[in-house]
Amino acid sequence: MVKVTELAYFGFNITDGDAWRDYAANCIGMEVRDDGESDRFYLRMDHWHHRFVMHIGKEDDLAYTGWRVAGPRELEGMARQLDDAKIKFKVGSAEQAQERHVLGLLKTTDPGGNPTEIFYGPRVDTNFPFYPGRRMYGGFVTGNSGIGHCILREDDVAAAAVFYEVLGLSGSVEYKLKLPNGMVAEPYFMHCNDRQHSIAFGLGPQEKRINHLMLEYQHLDDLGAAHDIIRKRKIDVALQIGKHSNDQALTFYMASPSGWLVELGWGARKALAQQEYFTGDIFGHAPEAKGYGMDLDL
Ligand code: MBD
Ligand code: FE
Repeated sequence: MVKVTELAYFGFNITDGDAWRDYAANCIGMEVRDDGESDRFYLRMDHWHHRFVMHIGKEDDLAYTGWRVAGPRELEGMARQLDDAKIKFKVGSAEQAQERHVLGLLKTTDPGGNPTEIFYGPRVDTNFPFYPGRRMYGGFVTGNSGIGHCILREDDVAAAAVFYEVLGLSGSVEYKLKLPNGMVAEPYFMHCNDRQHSIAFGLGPQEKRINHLMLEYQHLDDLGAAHDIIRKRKIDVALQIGKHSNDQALTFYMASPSGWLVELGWGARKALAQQEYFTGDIFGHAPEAKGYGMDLDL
């Protein structure tokens, strides 16, 4: 069986390019890259050509996720796996691969309707090192762990789990959280490498395809610096600083210019070989700004 090796890129549709350039560079520390295309710009986290494609348009939502496989034979194997699972997909044309700066790709949709790309061979610009958008103590945790994680909208959690299992991820419910209305939320987390989770879903109904994305700093001081900057700017914080039980990362959740949340973190532990579940976080993550789809008592 072929497995994806990492969550490697995001595409977003955004309405306010200037707000995002400022936020990504000066709050998060990402590098803004322009290749002279009027309808998009890129955000970098490491020596890859890019990690985020920011498409400027009329909506604010996730445009696609990009999942990497090792090489061309693995991409063929993945196509056979999708066929066997009766999942519809299209083989990307040479132009579509070029547009993503990869050697080859497949395009499909997950059960929640989230456009999903599987590719091999990203363009890596070793001669163009990462240059952070603001002073940083270090970089982002990427490498074999991928860029981070996202929580996506999946109305059918069981179907979503099967879909991502076909891609080679594994996981389970990792929390049982009592909600004020008496129901129990059972968010489902999945991994494909040593990052504890690359994708999660099952937080309940949400307005946008994406609830949040998470990026991880190598140095605690970069998390602190980001926190100082966004507090000074009075950017909404949905969940205050706290430590998750599953990945044990120290994180906080803030609003992005597009309305979905960005979770910034540090110090996550590696994925375990076996599943476990929790009824709350280790400390913190107190709710603050409401209405971001994170009105949870972790
Ligand atoms: C996470 O990254 C997260 O977003 C939630 C809701 C719970 C555990 C880890
Ligand atoms: Fe998260």
